[in-house]
Amino acid sequence: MSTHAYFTTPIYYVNDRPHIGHAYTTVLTDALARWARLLDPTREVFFLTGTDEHGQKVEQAARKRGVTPQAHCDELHQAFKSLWPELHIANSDFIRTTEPRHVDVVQQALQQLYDRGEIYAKPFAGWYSVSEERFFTEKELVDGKDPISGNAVEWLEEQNWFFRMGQYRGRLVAHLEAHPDFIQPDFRRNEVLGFLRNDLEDLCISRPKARLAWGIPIPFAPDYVTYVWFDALLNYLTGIGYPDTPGWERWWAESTHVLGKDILTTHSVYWTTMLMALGVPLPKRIIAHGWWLSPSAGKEAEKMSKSKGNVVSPLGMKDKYGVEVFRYFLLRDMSVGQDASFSEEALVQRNNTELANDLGNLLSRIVALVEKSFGGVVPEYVERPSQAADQRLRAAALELVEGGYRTHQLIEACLGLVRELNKLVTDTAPFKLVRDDPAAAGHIVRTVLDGLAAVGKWLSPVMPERMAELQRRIGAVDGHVIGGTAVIRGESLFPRFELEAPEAAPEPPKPAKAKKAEAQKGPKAVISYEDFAKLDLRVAQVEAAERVEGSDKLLRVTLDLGTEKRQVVAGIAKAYGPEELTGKLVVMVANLAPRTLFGLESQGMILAAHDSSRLFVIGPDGFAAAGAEVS
Ligand code: ME8
Repeated sequence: MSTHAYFTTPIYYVNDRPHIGHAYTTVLTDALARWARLLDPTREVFFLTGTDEHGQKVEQAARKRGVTPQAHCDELHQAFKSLWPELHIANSDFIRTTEPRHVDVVQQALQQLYDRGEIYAKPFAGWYSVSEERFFTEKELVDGKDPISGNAVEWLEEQNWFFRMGQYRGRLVAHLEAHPDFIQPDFRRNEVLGFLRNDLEDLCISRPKARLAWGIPIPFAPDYVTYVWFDALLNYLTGIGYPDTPGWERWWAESTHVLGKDILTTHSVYWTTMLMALGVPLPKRIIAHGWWLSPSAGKEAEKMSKSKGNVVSPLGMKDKYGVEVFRYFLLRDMSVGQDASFSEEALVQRNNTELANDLGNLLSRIVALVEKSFGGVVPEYVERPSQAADQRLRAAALELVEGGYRTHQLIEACLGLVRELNKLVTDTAPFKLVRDDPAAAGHIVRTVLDGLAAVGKWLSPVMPERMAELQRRIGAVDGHVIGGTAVIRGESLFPRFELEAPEAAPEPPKPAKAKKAEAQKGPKAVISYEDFAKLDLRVAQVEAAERVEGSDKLLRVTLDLGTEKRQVVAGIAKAYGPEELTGKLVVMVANLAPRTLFGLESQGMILAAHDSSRLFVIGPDGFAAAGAEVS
């Protein structure tokens, strides 16, 4: 394993308010850096984030506020810098592109490329729109005017400086082909290769000061500042002390850039060719994740962005649900590379089912049992201690690094273990077993504690504080429990949340459930026998049942009707566990139109009685054959 690892996020535009898109990239990078440390605690890990402070938008915004661009940046970069500790981000450094250390690196790079003939001047002409501050081609104009603002355009001829990017196309393609995992996920690499099938143009890297003064001055061309991307990308080298701080190459050789798919081209084409020209090796890896989308009623989900005004504030989520549950949701619900929709409902459901029910309950059950039956201390192993759980999750973490950074898969591996441990407790009932066979019960308890400790360790990159607390409660250190250590009972580690009803929304069509509740109030209308006889009611035997992922109410039940099998999605998970139900005889409505719940088709309905406290499944009063008619 390598001795160093270097992780970067994009440097964010200082003008935007941070939203969950920025939070996601930074939380993901933070977690990857933490996993790198866990996999090898002797490895040195460096994690860089920061702000991108030059360019037209910043200059304009500052002008509007009547302050200098520098004063504007000094104030606004704080929104990012102060957010990260609140989201439990442990970055090693925070870089601002206005810092002298960075300006020096950019100017040196420009000079070096110029001296080597990699940068040349050429005239450029086009239709320039003052209001949009950009050029348009003849074709883009609408009625001879700026197509965006509708304002007049003027023909402008100016000289600009170009980086000879085009000549590197062949080398870049060869690199991508020789290093299939350079860009993750795979399909993004193919997109870049597709883009590189066409000619690659040279890159304009200058802006005349007359148009834009807020940038890094080009040392060999006093009337120009450099293009903001040429400036920004170099931050990844400035951050590790390139070129003068000894040892920067060791970080660079193990560098991973994490970013959103929106800026993959600038990183995989501009940046890589700039590095080739500078004679610096390419970074080890680029991970391009998808977008968080904002599901908007009735419309296609759209990218969350400030300009669309559909952003979710990370601080708002943190205040409402706690930072670590928020981090968990981000890393759990997005498959790196794919887009995902952000919804509070989904966050609450993940919290309630996976964290509160599965993990939190297992912890409180086992701690209560240790207190009651084992003198409040971790039982010693009767047989030799087992590292199985730790090894299993370590393997999943290695897979994470080698298999496309799918954080949700590693989280799923942890949850899978938690579910197995819950089943072990349910199946073996150690709280009963301890009376007859304390050693066997102790062994089970110890197995669960070892498993919980391993989960506490391997999920700690996702939820550093809560997982440290979990380990503290069971006396675990670095993922291992020690026999004889006292356990601690505390408040529930993951409280449940209820979703708030949306405020004063126009009344939506009533959901089926509300209609049902309303229908149940008061006596129902009299129906004829013929109406009743329309129902095909049958005895059915439960063959298998399992929880529906993402729901704490639903079970997916496979029913045997004698002549056929049916899948029913039943809202009974709060009253019955899957094991309790298996083998039971129930009564079902066999001719109800199928419907889909959580992506699963429900082919009927299990009858149940509801009183004010719980729900009771209805079945025959003896061993009626599966399929028997009920009337
Ligand atoms: O592009 N979903 O900065 P930026 C997921 N300064 N991630 C999102 C997102 C969304 N809806 N919206 C933004 C810049 N992001 C340049 C970068 S790097 C040398 C210069 C994240 O403030 C994602 O990582 O627009 C995306 O790539 C980045 O924020 C863009 O941030």
